[in-house]
Amino acid sequence: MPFSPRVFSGIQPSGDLHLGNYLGAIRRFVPLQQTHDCIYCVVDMHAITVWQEPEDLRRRTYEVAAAYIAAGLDPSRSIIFNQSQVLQHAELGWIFNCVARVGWMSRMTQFKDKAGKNTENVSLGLFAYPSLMAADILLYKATHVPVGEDQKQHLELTRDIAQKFNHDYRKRIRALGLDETFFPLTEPVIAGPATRVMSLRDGAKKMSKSDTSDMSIIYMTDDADTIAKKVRKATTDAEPLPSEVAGLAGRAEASNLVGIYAALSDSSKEQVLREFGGQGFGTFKPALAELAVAVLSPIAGEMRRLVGDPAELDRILRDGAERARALAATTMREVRDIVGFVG
Ligand code: AQP
Repeated sequence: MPFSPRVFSGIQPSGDLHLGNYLGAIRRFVPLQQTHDCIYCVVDMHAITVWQEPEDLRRRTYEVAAAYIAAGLDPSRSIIFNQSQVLQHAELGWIFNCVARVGWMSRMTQFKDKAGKNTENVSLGLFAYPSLMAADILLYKATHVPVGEDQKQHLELTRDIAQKFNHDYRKRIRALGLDETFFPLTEPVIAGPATRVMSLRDGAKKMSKSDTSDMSIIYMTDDADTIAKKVRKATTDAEPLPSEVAGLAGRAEASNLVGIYAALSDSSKEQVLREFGGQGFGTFKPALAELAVAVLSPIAGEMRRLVGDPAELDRILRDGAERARALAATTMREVRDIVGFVG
């Protein structure tokens, strides 16, 4: 039986949300509501794989939920909740820890980047992060996961876990009369001109919550002057913009800014270069800043309003968690039976 199309994605409340999170993920979540059942999660259990001050974690959990809604997610249509309210994520995550292989985890570039030379001293949770991520997705038998480019490898691992579970337990799955493809092989949805937004100061580095240089990041809550200043000071070369995308080769910073403009205007790099080709950054940067402010400012205003009403956010997250729990319980009843747990 084919799986009905269902979208799952999540963001960690581990730092202030930035333009990369917005363009690579949140903005792309919104139109999927028209075509799919969607589940959008604030993955607070992932956030604690590195140390989080408890008060910051709570504040940021509300902020991510507020960003979702301010950007256009509709809690009556999509399921919006924080991961830790649905215990089945941890339960399936544990089972997947027993399906996934240590060698698979050791190859994850995000783990290597985050652990650096400190592999002996990072949390065990950071190492197992991708198997919890697989649980987040497969608990709902999600078929599509919109993410930025940096998550591609974790999505491949999710498919590996699904495949190994389906294979290892195939006899039992068959004996129970369940579909042999018990978990779907989920598709990553990595599309558009800004799947990897780069730092404004270094075109070789991803814009990231954990970057310590503020000037390299546009935060979703930056005010208009701050956005304009950061765009003005963004590192670029001295050449005018090319008229064709091929002319961006070897010009990482220029390519990044053009991609940002394209994503913010729902167009493509080709279209942006048709408009700005031959012009210098003296013209392009103010146009980009104006566009970024026009898109981000109303969202930031709405985020502030929502964060000021935590009771309403609590209500939305509780309601979402209840709906998520109902779906998760169905999957886990079957999984427990497949694995051979009693009770
Ligand atoms: N620079 C980026 N460009 C495009 N998409 C991005 N995403 C993150 N950075 C960029 C996408 O945002 C979603 C949320 O990711 P996450 O919170 O799970 O953590 P992450 O991928 O590790 O993102 P950060 O912001 O860079 O956090 P830290 O600094 O903690 O690593 C994902 O869909 C991601 O692809």
